[in-house]
Amino acid sequence: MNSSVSDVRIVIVGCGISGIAAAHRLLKSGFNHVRILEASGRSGGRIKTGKMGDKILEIGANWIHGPSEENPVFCLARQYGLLSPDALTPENQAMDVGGHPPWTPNVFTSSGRKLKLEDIHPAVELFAELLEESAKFQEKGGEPWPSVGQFIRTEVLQRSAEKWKADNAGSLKRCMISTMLKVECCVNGTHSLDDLGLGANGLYKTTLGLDCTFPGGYEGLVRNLMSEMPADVVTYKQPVRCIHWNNSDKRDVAVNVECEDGKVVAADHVIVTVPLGYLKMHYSSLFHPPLPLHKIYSIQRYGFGTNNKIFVEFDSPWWDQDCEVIYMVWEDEDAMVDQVEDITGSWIKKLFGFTVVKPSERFGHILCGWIAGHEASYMETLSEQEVLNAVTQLVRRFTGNPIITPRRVLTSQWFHDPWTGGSYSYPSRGCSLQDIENMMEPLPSKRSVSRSLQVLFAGEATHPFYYSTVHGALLTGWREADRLLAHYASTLPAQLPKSNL
Ligand code: 6YU
Repeated sequence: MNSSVSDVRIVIVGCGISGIAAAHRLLKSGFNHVRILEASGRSGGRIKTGKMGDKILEIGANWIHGPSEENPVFCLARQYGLLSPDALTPENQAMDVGGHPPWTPNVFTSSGRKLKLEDIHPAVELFAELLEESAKFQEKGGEPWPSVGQFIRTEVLQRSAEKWKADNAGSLKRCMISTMLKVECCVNGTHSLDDLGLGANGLYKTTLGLDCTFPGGYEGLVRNLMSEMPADVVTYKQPVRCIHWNNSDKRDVAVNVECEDGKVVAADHVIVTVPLGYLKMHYSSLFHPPLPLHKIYSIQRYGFGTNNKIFVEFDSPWWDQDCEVIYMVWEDEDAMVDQVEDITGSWIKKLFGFTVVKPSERFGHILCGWIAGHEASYMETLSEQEVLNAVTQLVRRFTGNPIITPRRVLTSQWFHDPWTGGSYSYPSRGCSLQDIENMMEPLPSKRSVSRSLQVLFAGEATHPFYYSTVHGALLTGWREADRLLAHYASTLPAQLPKSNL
């Protein structure tokens, strides 16, 4: 046992926002031996700001979801002066959008028609109503279907049978439902809504506030937090290969962290923040002895999917000036589908459309295309030119304008990122809160009495209701730092600053 908190050695695996948050809180609370080991050459993980020419674009996280007092990312961004005046207004913070900002749409179809909003309004309204209902099964229990996809499809057919009839207009509305299903695949980072558990999906909570962006880039948040810690707190390009816990041979070392290059770092506590996508691929080699079975089952069961972006730049806009989102509706998709049969030939059909990157005074005419699932992973295997060709054909077909030519594209590649393996987590069919609790449970598990808190777990997938977000990830980092603080508050109370006791 250490006699002082400044002797306690803490290793954090991963320098995404959860790892940064944990280190920041521990260092501010009197722990001096905090070290982050990061596999890649940068901080931020899935917060990644990039460039297309001289335009700053977000390759990873885009928005602060629900920017208001309850959201710690909003509070930090405000404190660091990273937000625009609109995002700071009380009106913006008070808006209740339930995770779905009311963007102004333009809708185009595969026969080159621009639809009037009243044509598709009933479909959009019914879809929103069903999504809202789908979230209530978490509390009510007794869900009628295992997945959100099955629930929505069944209910659309039942509720629209009379209203929409089997005429052309009904068919078009069901095609619009297909597009909305694809939107939700992106929101949830899942291949299909048939994979998204109906009951567990209701675990997700939103905070008040209309989503906002960082005008100077999301990485500003990372830079500000990092600037308040010693520069050498992180070792970059230092992938961890295996965490040897429950050390029986050396009594003075609880955990040995073995790196890919053979280096071994001794620690009293290790906070693991690697993405669930990475854990799914490597849990069997990353821990020795292996993880307990209940943890393994939850890692396997819980969902982790891909949502990718395709930024496309145009010389001039082909969308309305007030348009914020463009929906692409395939007129042969009235079977309410959210996955394509022939991925290599038709992957682009999975792209639901684009959000408009605003303001145009700063960005010019850039759209951000969104694509989720296996089609998104397949897109990563194509060259930039192949993606550009596919997007050009799509836009020409949907606008009916045969000469529109995008200038260039920039794509994200989250599935093939070896340290991430996808974009973010979602509760898949058969999952429950118990899976998240299993994933966040420290090792050795609670039942054991010897050397507690050897390995702790943070990262977005371990937040019980803000999973898949930056604020969720940040809160899990603070949660695990607080777990250690509480532990030492009971064993070494005089060592910690009073505010943390
Ligand atoms: C948000 C948003 N957003 C878009 C896209 C993506 C994500 N998110 P990290 O991965 O950051 O860090 C782990 C580190 O570990 C990393 O640096 C690795 O290199 C390292 N590592 C791995 N293995 C290692 C090893 N062996 N050794 C050492 N190091 C190792 N979130 O708030 N707003 O707009 C979006 C979006 C394309 C990819 C997002 C968004 C998710 C966040 O980016 C993500 O949760 C956090 O950054 C994760 O931080 P971390 O520290 O946990 O891991 C209503 C309703 C429905 C319910 N769902 C709503 C979904 C809302 C999510 N929306 C997302 C949308 C977008 C567009």
